[in-house]
Amino acid sequence: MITLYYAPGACSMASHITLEESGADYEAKAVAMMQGEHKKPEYLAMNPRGKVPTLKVDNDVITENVAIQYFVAKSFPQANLAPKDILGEARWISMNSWLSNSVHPLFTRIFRPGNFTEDEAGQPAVKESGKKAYWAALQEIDQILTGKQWILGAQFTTSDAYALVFYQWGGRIEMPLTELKNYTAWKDRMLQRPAVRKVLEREQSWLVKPA
Ligand SMILES: N[C@@H](CCC(=O)N[C@@H](CS)C(=O)NCC(=O)O)C(=O)O
Repeated sequence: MITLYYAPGACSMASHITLEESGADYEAKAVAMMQGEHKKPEYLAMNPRGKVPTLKVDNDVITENVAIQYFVAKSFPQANLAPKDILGEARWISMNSWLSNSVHPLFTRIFRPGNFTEDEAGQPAVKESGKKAYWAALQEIDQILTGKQWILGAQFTTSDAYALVFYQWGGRIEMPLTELKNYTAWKDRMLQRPAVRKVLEREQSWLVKPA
């Protein structure tokens, strides 16, 4: 039995899309983050960091998008969500690591500047520098997509599921996403995938549902 604990609009969307694309039989459980469900003892017993996503596979728990996506891609190879050659695999890990370790924390600076300084007077500067760096990261993704159908080239991979999170977040803070021609054209291709649409609809994303 596979259960994904996710929060609509959060980074867990990367794992959510991956699972839907994999064809796995799974249950998606929304965690009420606004009500602090992720900090309650029952959730912390499963994921002591109190974050989404969490994947439960029978009695085992996997945390971190990168690990969950790896597990799903490897468990359902027929879905072709990961490169098969070693060099391609290394590039896939490289991309996922960058998205997780570098791009995601930039948005956290914008969304939760208090995580970076307790000094309230310093928080607008954290937010502002976060915005600049986040926009630069989105521009880098746009650049990476030059002449490519998917993030890694011809094959759709879990990296695409991950990259959609950051496009969605950019829109939430009203960044001029249409300036990013490759990223926007890729987003339109993503929206043509039934699994992606299903997840976005379930999560009530602005990408399929105007705010
Ligand atoms: N590196 C982790 C990041 C997980 C994470 O930061 N999740 C956020 C949502 S995007 C969360 O649960 N935040 C709740 C909190 O920190 O209170 C991953 O990729 O799974």
